[in-house]
Amino acid sequence: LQKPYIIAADLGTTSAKTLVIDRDGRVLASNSNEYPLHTPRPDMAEQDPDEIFQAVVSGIQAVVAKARILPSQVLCVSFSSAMHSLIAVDRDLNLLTPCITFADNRSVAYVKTLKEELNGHQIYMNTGTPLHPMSPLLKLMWFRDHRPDIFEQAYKFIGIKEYVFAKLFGQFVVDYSIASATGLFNLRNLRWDEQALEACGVREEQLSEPVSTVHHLSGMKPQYAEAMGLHADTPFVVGASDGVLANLGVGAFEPGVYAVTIGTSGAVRGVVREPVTDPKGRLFCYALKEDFWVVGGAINNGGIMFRWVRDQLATAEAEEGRRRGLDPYDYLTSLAEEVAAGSDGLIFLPLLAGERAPYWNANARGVFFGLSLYHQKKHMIRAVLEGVVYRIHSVLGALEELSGPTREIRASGGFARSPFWLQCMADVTGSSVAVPNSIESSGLGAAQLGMLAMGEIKDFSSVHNWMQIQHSHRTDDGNYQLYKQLTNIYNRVYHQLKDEFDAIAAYQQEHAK
Ligand code: ADP
Ligand code: DXP
Repeated sequence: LQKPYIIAADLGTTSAKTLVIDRDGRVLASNSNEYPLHTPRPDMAEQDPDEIFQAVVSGIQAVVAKARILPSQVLCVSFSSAMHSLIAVDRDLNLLTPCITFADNRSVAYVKTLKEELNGHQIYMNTGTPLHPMSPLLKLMWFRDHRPDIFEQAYKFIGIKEYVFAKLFGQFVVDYSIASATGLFNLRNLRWDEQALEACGVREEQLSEPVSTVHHLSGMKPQYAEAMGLHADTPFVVGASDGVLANLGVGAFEPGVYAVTIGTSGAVRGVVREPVTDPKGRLFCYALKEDFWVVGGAINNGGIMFRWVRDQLATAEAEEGRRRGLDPYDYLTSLAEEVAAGSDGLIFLPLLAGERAPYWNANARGVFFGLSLYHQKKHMIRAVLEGVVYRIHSVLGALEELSGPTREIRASGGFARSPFWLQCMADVTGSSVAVPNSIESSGLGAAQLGMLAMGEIKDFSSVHNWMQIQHSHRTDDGNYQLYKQLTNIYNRVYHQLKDEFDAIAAYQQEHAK
């Protein structure tokens, strides 16, 4: 084969990862260039677009060199990128703002404005992006009111991947996938949504041209081709967002196969063939391709709950684990394992950071429910791990309403290192849980999309040969019955505490130091 290699570039929230992948899905070289996140104020989270651009260029150069491949052997470079970023530029691509990331919270007050005054629910139904400060739609509303100088000067409002492509090719294009996470893009006609544009006062020509995720450009500026060690005519596939590509990368793109990620936060995602939005506004819908859409929901309180247990609740136990030469997480898990499924009736609502899907309640807080004198520290540890799974299960329930029952769960993120936690997920959800071995799932997804864009494959079925299932967990029926009883109580406790969550959050705010 003349061009056996694909380069995948993944613009993440902490680093640019690059991979050289062959046509059998083998990773021949990988590289990661980190860049900092700037938080000059607690509600700001920005990055330097040029730093990210340089990280991509030098990252591609690094993997080309590591894999010792020739420029003529590269089929294409295909892109994955974090969602929800916003950059304002002038006509000459000078930066008017840094890259404002998904984590920036400045626009939080506009959620209410959108919902109550601007028919926000209809905008969500059209665009598939939940009304949340991460959304570029809300960020634009903030800029219009707080930085009119920048807002009026801006030639284009773009995301980080569009910035990279504009630098390389002098063109403003945005793939349907990144566009579908802006809150501004109509999922059904694949155009910028009039109502959303009106809500933020942006004109269509101030946004990039929406293109398919398999769209590709070639003829990059020679200085960048040289810096990457590639030919200038190498095709660059615009690709999609990291979230939807991760689904592809773990092989979760068929009906009933859901991808569950629990890292610091968590998410559940499934693939449907047409865009669907949730009449109850709980879930997102983002494009993978015109005929593949990813629906799902993200939770704030994922693995960070276990970190809280390790660092705040069970510090002595964590220290004991370290003393024994173990990973404290593994030692705490072994303690949790001494307790029966259901933690002898102790339930934890892991809502310490407020919550996104499916409740979207920033005022929610953590609760231990059912504590008795009988319960020990190890019950609390187990209850926290179970509580995170209850959260995932409730998002999964919302998802099933839109896209059908679960056949299998594909697990990834830090929690997939814990057989105990995975088994707990199988027992709570009643579905088998499989762990794929693909660590760079977004990169693998980008490479698949690149092959499709180049006409080298007809569909995504070869992903299944690219990854293997490391191990899987089957539901224990007895435990499933116990968990069913407890999740019912769990859900009722949450709903009955709604007003009290508002009250305690108000108290905490008032007395914040
Ligand atoms: P990030 O989302 O920041 O990339 P990771 O995917 O690495 O993070 O996930 C980190 C989380 O994974 C930790 O907060 C912890 O909850 C969980 N975790 C990590 N190692 C283990 C382990 N050995 N057992 C159980 N959970 C673990
Ligand atoms: C990075 C992150 C979000 C998430 C999207 O956490 O972008 O992946 O899901 P939501 O539900 O927040 O749109």
